[in-house]
Amino acid sequence: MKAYTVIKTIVLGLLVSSHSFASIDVPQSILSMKVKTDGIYRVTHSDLMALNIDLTGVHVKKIAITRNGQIIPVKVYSENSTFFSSNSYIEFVGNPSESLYQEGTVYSLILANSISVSEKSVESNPSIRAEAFYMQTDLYAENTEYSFGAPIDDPWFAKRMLAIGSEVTEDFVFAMENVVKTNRDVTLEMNIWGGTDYLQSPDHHVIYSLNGNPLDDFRFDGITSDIRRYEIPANSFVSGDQTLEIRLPNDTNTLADVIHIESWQVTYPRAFVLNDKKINYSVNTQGDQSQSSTQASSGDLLFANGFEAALKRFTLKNASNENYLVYKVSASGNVEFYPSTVSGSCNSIANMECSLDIYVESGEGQIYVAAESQLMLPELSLPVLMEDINKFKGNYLIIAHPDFIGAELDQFIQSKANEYDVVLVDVEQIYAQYSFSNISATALSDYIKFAASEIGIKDVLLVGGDTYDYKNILSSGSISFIPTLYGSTDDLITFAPIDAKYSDIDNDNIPDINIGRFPVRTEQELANLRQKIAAYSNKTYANTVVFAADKFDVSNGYSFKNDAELLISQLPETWQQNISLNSKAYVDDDGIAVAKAKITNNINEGVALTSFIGHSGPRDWSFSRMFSFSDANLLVNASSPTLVTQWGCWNTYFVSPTEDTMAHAFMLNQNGGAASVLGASTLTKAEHEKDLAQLVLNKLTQQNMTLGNAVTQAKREYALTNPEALDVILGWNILGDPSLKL
Ligand SMILES: [Ca+2]
Ligand SMILES: [Ca+2]
Ligand SMILES: [Ca+2]
Repeated sequence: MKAYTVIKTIVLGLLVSSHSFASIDVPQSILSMKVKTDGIYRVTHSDLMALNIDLTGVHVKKIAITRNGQIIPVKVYSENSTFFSSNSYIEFVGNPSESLYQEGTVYSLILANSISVSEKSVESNPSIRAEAFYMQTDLYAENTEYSFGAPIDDPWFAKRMLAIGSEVTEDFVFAMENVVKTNRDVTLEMNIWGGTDYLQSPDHHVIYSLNGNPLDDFRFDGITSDIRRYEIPANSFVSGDQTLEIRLPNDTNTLADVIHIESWQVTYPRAFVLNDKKINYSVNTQGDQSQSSTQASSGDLLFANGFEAALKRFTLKNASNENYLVYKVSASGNVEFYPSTVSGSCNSIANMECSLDIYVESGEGQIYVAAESQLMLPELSLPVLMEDINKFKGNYLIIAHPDFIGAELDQFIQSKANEYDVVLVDVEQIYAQYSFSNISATALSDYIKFAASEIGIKDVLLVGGDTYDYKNILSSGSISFIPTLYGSTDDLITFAPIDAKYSDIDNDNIPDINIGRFPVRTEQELANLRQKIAAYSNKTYANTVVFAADKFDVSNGYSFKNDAELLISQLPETWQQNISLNSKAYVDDDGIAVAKAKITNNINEGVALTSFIGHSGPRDWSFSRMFSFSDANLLVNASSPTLVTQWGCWNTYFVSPTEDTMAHAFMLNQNGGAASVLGASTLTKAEHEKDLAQLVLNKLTQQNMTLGNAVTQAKREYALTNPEALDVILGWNILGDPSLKL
């Protein structure tokens, strides 16, 4: 296997120095194995051969598995204990970690010195009393709804509860089976967060009940996380369904009371009974379990016999007459494999009269048991063949999803070749080398930091659209081609998509280089956009503009028309001379219909710049819809595309799984629209928009200024006096080529 020089993942938050990038070798993975649940996994010779991976004749000690770059213990079965053969298999214990961007964790098969599972042979000793119970933990953390305002590190939650006008109650039913009535308490942990913050305090009044018994009655304030734990005697539970009731009495004197149920978790003493021929449980430190079980039954006195110091015995009911595998993962990460025996009335169907007896060396750890028929197969796929993405010369970096690497992108790169040294990198290479084949925005960020500080990259273009629904939870089928970073842009918006953060090399929230994105999802959309960019670069209608302004905001006493007039007054003379009444589409002066017609006609006739300032949403300019997504889709200026700056909220929110934004409509319209759209992917303040607009426009209209340079310079200048204005510094982004000129 060829070893490739790659760069180790850089810890976010560290100022990048050349030393951080000392090269290391990341071995070429020969198989990606995605693991989605905890348990024992087996990959057989025939599973491998189905992907044309033939390990026949490879020494078993040379077959290794890595998780996030670390080699983990593996059992490689071979009849002769030496070489992989046709009846060989690979077995490991998998534990996926949580990620916003993908379900499960990718384990990699590499050819390297492996760490073996230690095979234990322990003597059966029936005089050791079997453990009476273990503590089972069930986490109920359904992710069904999304909020970009979640005050916790996960925007997906289980349920939103809204009390407005009257109280609301929700019941949540969950099962606790084979509860053992010991003196060990059941622990229930409730994890919710407030969804509203009115001037009143507290905003929220919540009452929890469990199985009809009051559990808690409390109040809390604001958009904050609220985690509470309850200890409840185990003997008050009956095995079976449990009902958790959450009630909002709606008596906080607020307009509404909104809470979000993130999760609840229950930990209870459970008898050793297999579930579908499988079980995972933790073995506590020696003192812990024996102490707590002293009152469980009279037989517990036998714990004093001394055997438990060396071995623990578990008798698992509901087994079947087949081969069971037992693994123990110790706290330090060692993995041991133990024998097991079934006894009782055992047949192929699991039943309570059939028991599985196992003896395991004492010590803290997690035990995994599964019948051979229940072993899991990871999702197998072939990893990319790694190329060196760390040694190149260039100043313009394109990171593209493989779907868009082809003739269209090549033509775009050719069009840049006179002015830039363009480097094209497949995003999957970055995942392979910076996040061990896991989809990760951090990997992109680390790579961009490397490319900026070590290679001198000044412009970055991401080619491919995005969606916040990375796991298709909403079943909309939307696809993320290139993931964005998410961050807080003010007190309310905690999960704003912020491509600009990728361009912040030294982590001070101020962009250092230029970044843009083509939010394309098909080759055709890429072709449309490329053609519009080419047309725009050769435009004959320089220094022409249409300015759109929302109507006067009565409630805030704010005039967007004044903002537009201010922006116009600061334009160079070469622009001013082209401005007439027809260039101004102001709702205050024209009304909606005329303003809309002015925007449409100006763009269709060809203007270099289309500027909007006012309130906006993802699909509309102005709450009175002076120009909407559908209007942008009707534009027919394919040969004379415009460039759009949108000074308002959300109009460039490019991660919606269910709707195209104004930006998409302008950019992806085949018959016309824009070569590039700049705008906000978050909630913004009008004052911040106005301030940044002046700086951006001033720079954009300078000779030979690129979009990227204008925006980065404007943001850096603005950050000197308003570093807290992250709504525009990080939340205002370029969709398009950052090297385009106005
Ligand atoms: Ca969640
Ligand atoms: Ca409040
Ligand atoms: Ca910075």
